Amino acid sequence: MEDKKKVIFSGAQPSGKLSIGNYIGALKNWVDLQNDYDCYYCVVDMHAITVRQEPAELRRRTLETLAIYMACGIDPEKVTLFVQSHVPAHAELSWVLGCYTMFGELSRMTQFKEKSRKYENNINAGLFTYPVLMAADILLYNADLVPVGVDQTQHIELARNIAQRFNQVYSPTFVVPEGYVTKAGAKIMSLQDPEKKMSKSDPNPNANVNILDSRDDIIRKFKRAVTDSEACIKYDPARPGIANLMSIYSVFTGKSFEEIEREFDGVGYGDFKLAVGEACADTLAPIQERFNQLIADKDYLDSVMKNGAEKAARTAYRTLSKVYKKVGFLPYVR
Ligand code: AQP
Repeated sequence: MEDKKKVIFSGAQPSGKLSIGNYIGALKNWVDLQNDYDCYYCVVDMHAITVRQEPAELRRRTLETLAIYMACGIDPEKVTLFVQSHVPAHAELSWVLGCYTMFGELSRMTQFKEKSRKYENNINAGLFTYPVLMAADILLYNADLVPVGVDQTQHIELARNIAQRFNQVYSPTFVVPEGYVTKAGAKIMSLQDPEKKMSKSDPNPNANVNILDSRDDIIRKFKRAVTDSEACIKYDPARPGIANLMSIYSVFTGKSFEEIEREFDGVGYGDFKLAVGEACADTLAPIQERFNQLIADKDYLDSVMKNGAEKAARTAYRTLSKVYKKVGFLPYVR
């Protein structure tokens, strides 16, 4: 008998134009994993409204995000690809799990603290309970692994604690998930402030490179990347600007840091930055071409979303009905 494949869940928010941070930290790994795992990949639009979004823009970005996933190589025939708000079980399980999550736990979340500082006029309850919804996303599908960038590991830890707590109060219900963070590019930094994570919602357009940026823009942004005055290409975490560019170049070319150091021995920053920009643009070009084809075919994207949501809902509602039974909700007799 064939071994049951392990389950993977992951998603990205349509809260801005997806960046090469999202690509390197998440999307690229999703593609690599789709043949060996039972994958659920989701556009997490419900998470995106924790920050104010313009409705028409959110709709457009949600569809674009789905098309970007596919353009990067996610195959909807192999994985379950869907939009979070199309499967109401996410919100339903989130409510239940919120009753098994402590206020103190949520108060310790770094992302909540950072986003509260960033959006000080809109510190809403959704921003606070974001990790509970994320736990629901993962636990609904009994995911064994969650491929994410290193910024999300605290949320995965919380999802594990919630699952373990629920399993202990009742009986084994949820699979306790593990984060899956690849070493290369686990945290891509801003090109303008290499101490800070590259974020798709950064208001400075030169800080991030978007997956859909033109070749000229990509090269220009890398040329302007903040580095230091040492003028030598050597990997040293204490020199975050150069370390970040070397990480990016390494992911896009498959070269090790030693190979990169040899290649650019005695070469100035200008030439190195140009090489990073060109490697990035070369990788993104075929993705952009596929994206342009996909986004022009709205009917096809609609059918992918519909099939994905139906498939996801079947698993999600099996888990949710188990949970409802365990906590003591009366069955709804139709
Ligand atoms: N800079 C990054 N380096 C590596 N991985 C990253 N990820 C995000 N930024 C980097 C990973 O991308 C996946 C999707 O992220 P998300 O959309 O759920 O939210 P996020 O982590 O908050 O990403 P952003 O780009 O910073 O969005 P905004 O600006 O809206 O907050 C996750 O697996 C994440 O780890």
